[in-house]
Amino acid sequence: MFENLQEKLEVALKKFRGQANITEENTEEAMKAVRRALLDADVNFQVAKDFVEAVKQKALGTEVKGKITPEQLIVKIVHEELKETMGNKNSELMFSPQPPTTILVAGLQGSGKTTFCAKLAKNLRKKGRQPLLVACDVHRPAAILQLKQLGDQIKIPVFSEENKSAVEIAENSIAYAKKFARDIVIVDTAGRLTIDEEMMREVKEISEAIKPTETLFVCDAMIGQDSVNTAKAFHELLSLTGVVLTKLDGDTRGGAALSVLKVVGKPIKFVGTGEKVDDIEPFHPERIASRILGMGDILTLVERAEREMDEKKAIELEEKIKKNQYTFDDFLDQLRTIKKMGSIKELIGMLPGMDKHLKNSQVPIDNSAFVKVEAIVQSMTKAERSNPKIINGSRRQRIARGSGNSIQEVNKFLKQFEDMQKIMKSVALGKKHPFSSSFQRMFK
Ligand SMILES: Nc1nc2c(ncn2[C@@H]2O[C@H](COP(=O)(O)OP(=O)(O)O)[C@@H](O)[C@H]2O)c(=O)[nH]1
Ligand SMILES: [Mg+2]
Repeated sequence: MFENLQEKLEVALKKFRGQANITEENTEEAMKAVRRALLDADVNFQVAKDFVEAVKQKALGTEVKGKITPEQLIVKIVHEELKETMGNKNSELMFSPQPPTTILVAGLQGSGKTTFCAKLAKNLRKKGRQPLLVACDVHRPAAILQLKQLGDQIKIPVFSEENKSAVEIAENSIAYAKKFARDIVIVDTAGRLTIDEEMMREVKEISEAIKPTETLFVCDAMIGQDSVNTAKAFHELLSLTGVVLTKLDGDTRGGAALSVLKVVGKPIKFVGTGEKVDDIEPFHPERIASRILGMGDILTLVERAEREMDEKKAIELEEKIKKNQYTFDDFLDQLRTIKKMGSIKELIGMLPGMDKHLKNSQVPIDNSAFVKVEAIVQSMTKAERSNPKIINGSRRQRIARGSGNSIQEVNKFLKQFEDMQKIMKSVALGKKHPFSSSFQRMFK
């Protein structure tokens, strides 16, 4: 995901390399390339246009001073604007003060609604909630069975009724939830291949009957702009509270992630990153912006690794991070945990220091993708791994030789590791904007 956009943006922003200043001329030229990159990634036309205009204005209105180069400044501005376009921060799910919280899930057929319902239920249970899944896709018996099977798998009850309308089932499920103390009701609905009057009427009726706390539209990222436009049509009908972007693990160009908020007017709350019930993540604009700019997404990576770790280890790790004691040994340990998680290709995109060609490679990537970074760490002595600060020039040379990498590659990795430590520390200490604070440091 985003590899193509990332590469094109990099080329576009390189135009500022070696330039003494940000001028009308070089900005114009670079922004043309940025706009093209966005359009190629299937970003909505107006969104791309506004984006470029905003970056241009900010770039021309900012003075380049101190040690900052025009290229660094423009990257910062683009990063901020990407974040802004996607809504700045994660939009959390709303909960009703009077349980149950009801979540209506709508969207076209095959977009991933049923899968998302199960993912969300499991995710919420981990947070101590007691969800109930409700099968309102009554038009296809297989759909009810699918939800029941998912419910069995994750051990969450599924409410369904035979010979009832979707509206009745939805209504009855609320009474059931109250009776059996389920505090979240997740309603899976029917979809069609395209917008269809009958489907729209049915989902509207369900919505009016249960007055949901959240109405989430499930949007298939693979379909891109068409699905964003469909979301807009649903919003006009149902007053959505948020969007879920699924299949971000696939071969999508990523444009939907950048277009949803501006086109629909509602934020993305979750993303689906695979077919399994654990493949769900909250949508963090800041992290996606970093990923798009090739800065990696170490935060998501850490979260995922933590998911695989036992709790004790996770707490230890957090303490280490806070005390600035996160070492290469910990890194290696995490890499190995991550390797167990599958979908290596996607994880690579989040890891700083990974080879770009590897990221874009079409051949199926296996665990050997980690070999380079692992080799670098393994070529360090025990002392170096636990105390990265002692790695001086001659040590770097030895590590490069030992791992079969160039000294530049080793330097780059060490630098990224250092940045990563800082970011992780600021997050562990509860700062809100790790990336912007690391940018602020750059400006000092
Ligand atoms: N790769 C990938 N596949 C997904 C994701 N979410 C759903 N799917 C798949 O998409 C297909 C349709 O999903 P389903 O939940 O049945 O869609 P629905 O018709 O909207 O209920 C299934 O094969 C799912 O496994 C995702 O985030 N990533
Ligand atoms: Mg379904």
